[in-house]
Amino acid sequence: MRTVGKLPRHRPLSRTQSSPLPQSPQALQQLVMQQQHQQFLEKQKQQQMQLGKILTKTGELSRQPTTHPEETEEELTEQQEALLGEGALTMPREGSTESESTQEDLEEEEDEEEDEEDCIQVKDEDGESGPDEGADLEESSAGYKKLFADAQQLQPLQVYQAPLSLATVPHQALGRTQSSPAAPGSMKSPTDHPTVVKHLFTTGVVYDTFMLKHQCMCGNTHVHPEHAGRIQSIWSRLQETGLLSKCERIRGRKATLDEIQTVHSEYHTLLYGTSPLNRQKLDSKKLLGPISQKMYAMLPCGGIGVDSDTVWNEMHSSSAVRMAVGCLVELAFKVAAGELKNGFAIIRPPGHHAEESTAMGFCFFNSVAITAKLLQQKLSVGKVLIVDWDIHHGNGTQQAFYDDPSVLYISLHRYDNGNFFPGSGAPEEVGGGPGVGYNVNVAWTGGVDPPIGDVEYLTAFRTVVMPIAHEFSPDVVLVSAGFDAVEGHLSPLGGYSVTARCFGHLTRQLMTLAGGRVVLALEGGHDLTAICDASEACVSALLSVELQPLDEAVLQQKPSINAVATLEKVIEIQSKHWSCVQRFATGLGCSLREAQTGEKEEAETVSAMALLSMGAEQAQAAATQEHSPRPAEEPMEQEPAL
Ligand code: Q9C
Ligand code: ZN
Repeated sequence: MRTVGKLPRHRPLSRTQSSPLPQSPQALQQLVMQQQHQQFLEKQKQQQMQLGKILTKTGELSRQPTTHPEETEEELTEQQEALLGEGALTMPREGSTESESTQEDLEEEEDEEEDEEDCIQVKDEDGESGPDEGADLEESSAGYKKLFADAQQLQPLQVYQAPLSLATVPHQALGRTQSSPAAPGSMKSPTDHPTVVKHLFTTGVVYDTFMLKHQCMCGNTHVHPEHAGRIQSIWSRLQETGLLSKCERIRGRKATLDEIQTVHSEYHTLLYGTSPLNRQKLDSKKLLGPISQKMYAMLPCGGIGVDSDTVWNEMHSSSAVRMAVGCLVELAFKVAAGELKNGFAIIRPPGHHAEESTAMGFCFFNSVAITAKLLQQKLSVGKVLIVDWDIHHGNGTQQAFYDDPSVLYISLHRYDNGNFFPGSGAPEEVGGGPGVGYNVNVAWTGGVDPPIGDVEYLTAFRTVVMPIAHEFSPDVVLVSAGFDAVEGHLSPLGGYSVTARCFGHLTRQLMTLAGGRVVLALEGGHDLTAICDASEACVSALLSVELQPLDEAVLQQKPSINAVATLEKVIEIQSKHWSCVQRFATGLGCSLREAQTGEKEEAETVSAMALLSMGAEQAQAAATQEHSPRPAEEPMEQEPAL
C-alpha cells in the first residue's frame, strides 16, 4: 500500500489512479477487467472461427517462407494518421493531472482504447497488403544518423539547439512523395522556423494504450501478474505527480517485422508479430505455411500461451508486443540523436527473456536488444551499454550480444547458483570470441536471508558497474529497468528489498555516462505501488529533480556476507578483462560512508604524492586546478551522496 504520507505532496484531497482506491482497490480494476473480459470472450469466438478456418488449411500450407512477407496496410494507415495528427501527437498530451476523479481518468483511458480498437477492426478487415514500412525508418534514420554524428561533436548547449530544427526530420521521412528526406544539412537556426519548435530538450516518455490489450483471455490479474494495470498505473503516477508535464511525450509506433528480425528469427518474428487476420492474408500469398500451424498450450486458467507466464491473445498480442518494441526504438533514437535529454519507456510486455527464437518469462520480443541493434545499424552508434537491474537475468539480451564487444551487457540479478528463474547468468558467463569480457553478471547468491537491498546494489554500482561502464565509455546507455527487486515483491518472483528511491540514485549514476544519453525501459515488476514509486524516482532522476536522499542507515550499513562473496567472485573473474575493478577487490565489505572516506583519502594521498614529486611551481598550478569546479559529467558531482 502506498503510504498516505506521500499523497499530499501532489493531490492533497483526491484519490489517484495509481494508488488503490480507499473503498475497494480491486473492485475498480475488476470492473475494467470484466469489461475487457466480455470483449475478449466475444472476440475470442470470432477468433476461434477465424483460426478454425486457418487451421483447416494447414495441410496444404507447409512451405517455408522464402521472402519477407509484406506488411498490411494497417501500418501505413497509422503512419498517415501520425503525419496528419503530428502537431497534437508530438506535443505533450494534456493530461488529466487536474481532474479530481479516478473514475474519469479510467473512463478516459477506456474511451481512448475503444477508439483505437475500432480502428484496428476496420483496418484489419479491409486492409490489403502494403509496402513494408521499414522503408520509413530507413529514411528517417538517415536524418537521425547525421544528427547522432553531429551530436557527438557538439557540446551540451549546442545539442540543446539541435531538436529545434530537427523536429521536421520525421515529417520529411514520412513524406511518401519524396524519395529521400531533405538533407539534414538544411537545418537552419531556430529563429528561421519558429513554428517548428515543439520539442524541449528534456526527458522523453513513451506510452501507448495498444500495449494494454495484451491480456490473457481469462482476465485474472492474480494468475497473470504481468497485466495492463502495470503500465496504466505508472502512466497515471507520472501524471499525478506532475512529472509528466516536465517531460516530452513521444509518439510510439509498432516496430516493423524487419526491425524485430535484427534480433529474432524470421519464424519467431512472424509467429508473434502477426495476428490471425494479417496472417491469413500472408497465407493466401503462400508466404507463411508453418505459421498457420502454430499453437500454444491451453492453460489451466482457460487462456492460451507459451506457458502460464507468457500468455497470448491471438487478436491483440501481436500489436502490443510490436508496439512495445517500436515505442522504445522511437524514444531511444531521439535520445541518441540529441533531440531528447534521456528517456523512460513505459512499455509491456517486457522483453529481456526473449531469445532469438524463444518466448518466455512474459517476453516475446526483446525490445532493449532490438533497440541496441537498430541504434548501431541505423544511427551508426558505436558502443551501447545495457544495464539490466530486473531481478531476473536477461538471458535473451545476454544471448543477443554474447560475442559482440560493441554492446556491453551488465546484469544484476538473483542467481542462487542457477536456482532462480531463468537459471542463466553465472558470473563465469563473460562473453564469447571477440565479446569476451563484454558480458558482466553480478549474480547474487545466498537466497534472501538477509535479502539483498540498497546497500548491496549501491556497492555493486560502486565497485563493478560504474567502474566498468566508465572504462567501456558507451555512446548510449539502455537500461532494462525491471522493478521486481523492489521491496514488495515476494519470492518466487522477487524476494529482495531494494527501495524505490535507490533506483533513482542508480539512474543518476548512469547519467554520468554517455553524455547523459540514458534510456530506461520497463521490464518486470508487478507490485503496483513499488513499480510506480520506482518509476517516479527514476523519472525524477532523469529530470534532474532533487531525489529523496538515501537513509543514513543505508550509507552506514555494510553489505551482507553473501553479497560480498558475490562481488568478490565477479571482480575476480572480470578483473582479467577490466583492470579498473581490481582496486575494489578488497574493501568490498565496507559501508558506503567508509568507502567514501577511503576514496577521499586515497585521492588526497595521490595528490600529496604528486605534489612531492613536482616542482613548487607545478604544484601550485595543480592545487589551483584541483579546486576548480568539476564538469557536470563527473560522477561525484552528480551523485554527491555516493
Ligand atoms: N515456473 C520478468 O520479470 N516465472 N519476468 C517462472 C516458473 C518467471 C519474470 C515460473 C517470471 C519471469 C520480466
Ligand atoms: Zn523480472
